[in-house]
Amino acid sequence: MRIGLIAMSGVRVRTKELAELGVTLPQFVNRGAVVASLPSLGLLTVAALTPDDVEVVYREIDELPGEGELEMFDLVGISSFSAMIDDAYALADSYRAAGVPVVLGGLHVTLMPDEAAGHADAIVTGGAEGAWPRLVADFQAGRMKPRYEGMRQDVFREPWYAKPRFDLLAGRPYNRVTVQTSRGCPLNCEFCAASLRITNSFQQKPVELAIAEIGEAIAQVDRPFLELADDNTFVNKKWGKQFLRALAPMNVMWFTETDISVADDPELLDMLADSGCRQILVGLESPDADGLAGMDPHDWKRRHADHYLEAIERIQSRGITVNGCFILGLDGDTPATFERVRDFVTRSGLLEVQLTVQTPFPGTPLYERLRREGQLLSDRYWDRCTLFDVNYRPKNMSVEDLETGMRWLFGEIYNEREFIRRKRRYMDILHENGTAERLATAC
Ligand code: B12
Repeated sequence: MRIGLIAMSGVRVRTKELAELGVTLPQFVNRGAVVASLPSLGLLTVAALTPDDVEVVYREIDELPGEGELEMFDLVGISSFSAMIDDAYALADSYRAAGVPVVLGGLHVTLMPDEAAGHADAIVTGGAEGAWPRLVADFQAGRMKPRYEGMRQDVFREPWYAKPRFDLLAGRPYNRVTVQTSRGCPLNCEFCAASLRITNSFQQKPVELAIAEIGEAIAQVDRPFLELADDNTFVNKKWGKQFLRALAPMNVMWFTETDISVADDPELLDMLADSGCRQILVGLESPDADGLAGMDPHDWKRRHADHYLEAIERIQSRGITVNGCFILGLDGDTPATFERVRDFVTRSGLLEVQLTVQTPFPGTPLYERLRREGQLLSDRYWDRCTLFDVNYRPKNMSVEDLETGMRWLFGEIYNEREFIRRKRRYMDILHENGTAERLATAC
């Protein structure tokens, strides 16, 4: 038996003008095509959960023959994010029309299971852990069911855990690999459409497993750069220090997403720098503390906003750049907000900035609220879930204000002169702290 796992990879920017201005989804511009071809860790995990006697083939969507031709398999599994779900459905429909049964899984399918079920012989919601092995066994026995619910907890424990099949990446042109050390995030922000939506609670991988995966992942590619595919890696500082202690000798440069509280722990910051961490992506969301009110149930982000400037300085002085993320179009935002974001970026010394528009991804609490309030611009806009398209009426400005303000802000922040200015300032901070010299002798 031969199973084809197909990744809907690539990035999606519908607004050409913004694309030209240069969007920096974690360093979009710099990483360009490389980032777009990050492998699907979800499908490498599904592959690992497949019984050994079944052949698994991993394909990027661009590797398929195209134009009406299909590579044939006994069963096809397709992964899903919202932005390309219609392409995923079209592919699933073609396979089914050709008589090949299709399974759909992933974030979008978990959030919109009924819709997805219309394009699949079976869907998997939640993690593949606990569902995929049963599904394959049922398929082999000729009794595959239409729906399987995967594990939403204990995913990193026996018997559910499986080490992703990084070996499937061998010989492929990647130089960035992803490893997940945790799933979910205790902050529980209203807008979050990430791994939080496939878990019941924050799940953390034991350090030994995370390190073993990293070792295997980086062994597959030349000059690897590691990305942790986490939503918030350093929630638990004790775990964080154990992890960094084990990671440091591996001599790998890496990046992750975490919250601003890492800045409160000087020892952790030193360890981050010493372990090869080159950048962390932090959801600052707004320069205005009041703009963060109600974003998460404990007002965690609002309570931390007053320390943003100091925290950024502390992190960057260690030689770890902060990619500060701002969400435009929050309830508290007005047309004056764009200038405030620009001024904050100038004051903060942030080297990298990620500007995105608030996006009501289907199935999130934000989506439910805006739908209830009648603020969504259409019923179905999944292909516009790019983080750059406006899909709702903001509270304190018009849709046009938001679009115009966003374009203006992109022009202000993503231009070469500005980037050079930010880079100079960053280098000055490094020299003042003696960090530049230390980095030059490291990695
Ligand atoms: C790496 C990454 C990428 C890579 C993806 C590479 C790839 N081929 O998968 C790249 C850079 C290409 C990318 C692109 C985009 N991304 Co992105 N990305 C991520 C990131 C950081 C990690 C995803 C990951 O690897 N998770 C770990 C794996 C293990 O989890 P998983 O995929 O959910 O898989 C598990 C289950 O879902 C399930 N499963 C998944 N697939 C399948 C399939 C089957 C058959 C089965 C049975 C089970 C199953 O089993 C897995 C194991 O339990 C997340 C943020 C985050 N921290 O989660 C954003 C994230 C997924 N991206 C997001 C977005 C918006 C985008 C873009 C639209 C950006 C843009 N404008 O271009 C594009 C869309 C691409 C597309 N093709 O649709 C959103 C998606 C939200 C949503 N609900 O759709 C996220 C959550 C970030 C955010 N801001 O909220 N991204």
